[in-house]
Amino acid sequence: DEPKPSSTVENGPIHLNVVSATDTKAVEGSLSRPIQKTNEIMHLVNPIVEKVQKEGDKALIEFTNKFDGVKLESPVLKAPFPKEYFEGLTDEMKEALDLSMENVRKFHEAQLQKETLKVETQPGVVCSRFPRPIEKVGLYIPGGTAVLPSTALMLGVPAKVAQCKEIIFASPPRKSDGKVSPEVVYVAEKVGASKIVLAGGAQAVAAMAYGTESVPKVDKILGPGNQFVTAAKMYVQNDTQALCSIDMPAGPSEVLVIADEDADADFVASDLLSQAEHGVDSQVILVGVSLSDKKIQEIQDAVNAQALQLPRVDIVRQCINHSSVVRCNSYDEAFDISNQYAPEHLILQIQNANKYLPQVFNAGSVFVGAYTPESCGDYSSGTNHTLPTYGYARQYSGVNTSTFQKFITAQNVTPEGLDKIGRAVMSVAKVEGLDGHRNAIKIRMQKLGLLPESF
Ligand code: HSO
Ligand code: ZN
Repeated sequence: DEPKPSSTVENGPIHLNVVSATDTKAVEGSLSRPIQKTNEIMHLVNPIVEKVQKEGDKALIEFTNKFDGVKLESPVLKAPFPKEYFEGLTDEMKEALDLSMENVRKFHEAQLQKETLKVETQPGVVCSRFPRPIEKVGLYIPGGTAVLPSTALMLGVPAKVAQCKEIIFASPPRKSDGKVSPEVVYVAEKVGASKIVLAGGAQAVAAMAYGTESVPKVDKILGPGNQFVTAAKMYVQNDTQALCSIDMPAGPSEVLVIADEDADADFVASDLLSQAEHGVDSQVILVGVSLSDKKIQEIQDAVNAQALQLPRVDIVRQCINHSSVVRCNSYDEAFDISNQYAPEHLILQIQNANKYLPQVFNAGSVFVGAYTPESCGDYSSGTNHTLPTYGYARQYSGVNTSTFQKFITAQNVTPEGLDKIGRAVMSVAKVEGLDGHRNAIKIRMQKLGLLPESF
């Protein structure tokens, strides 16, 4: 799943490009996102999805053998998950996951909408709305070089809070032993997942969307993934035979940091790098408010020094290679740039950072102040880390409790209410040429004596 470090990037200092906000062309270049080649990927993904839809488990097992190098007897692990799948899980890890899950539970429990909303729009016309959990959800946990139990808990905990009836996980099995990481199994157990589908990529998405002999068909698929996963999610979302929705379109992860002269260069560098290590296509942007040349140099030096210590330095190097510092002269200008970019993560390392939240209009999640690195939200503070990327923060919210709910409306109209709105309904129905609609009102109003028989 992970991009391979390229050996073609030279070994010079790991520095960001510096551009001035007045140079609109350069800023545009810095803020542009890599073009997603969805159509090309679709050609590869379509046959995979179709084969799994047709052949079920047999195809799923075949693809897992082909793409993950793992031969499985059954593609599904059923709860209660066997003991050997928890092997290697330390007490320290359990405690860390428990603390993270508890905080995510608290924050998402508070978001849970339980009550029925009721409004009497006219005397005798009562409209209401009540929430229901989405019954079956499929949570995709990427594999690859990084294990992502945090993604398992960011999706699993809100699904549990929303009381989804069936939660299933899907994650590609490891080549070494055909299992998924014990941390992911631990989270799956804690959130009450009924099954773990041992598959990744488009084939896992297809299995959950259509169902197979052993994989239950789900109503909604959530979770990040590579371009194949994203393309498969788009495919099934558009297929009425799958009747399946998805969380949101996904692109590479990104961060925009706004920093002023007060910011600690080491802190700024560490935040840029924690995002850069996600992948070579990650986007990392620093918007500097009236930064001195000296401060910029300090940040560049810190980026280089810290990056060289990271095991994923090769990925970081390639990412920073296409990352920029945009220099501007005011906080207003910085927030304009940020709102225009609509970052997945926005980090504020500026004086009185809290004061600026009213200026944030487009962002997935905001990290306020010097001691609030993105890592806190990625793992343990309580907010969700499944956030809109690629500029979709303009119209999407990150995953939250209502992502796992839907809302049903209801109404109750009394004779008095019908008298209030019936004539309006009949008039609009008439102009639409829908006499049946008009008649449904007329018949009732006449029986109630509210309209003459001759009407
Ligand atoms: N920053 C990532 C989430 C993540 N970080 C998972 C570490 N593990 C996307 O929001
Ligand atoms: Zn992260």
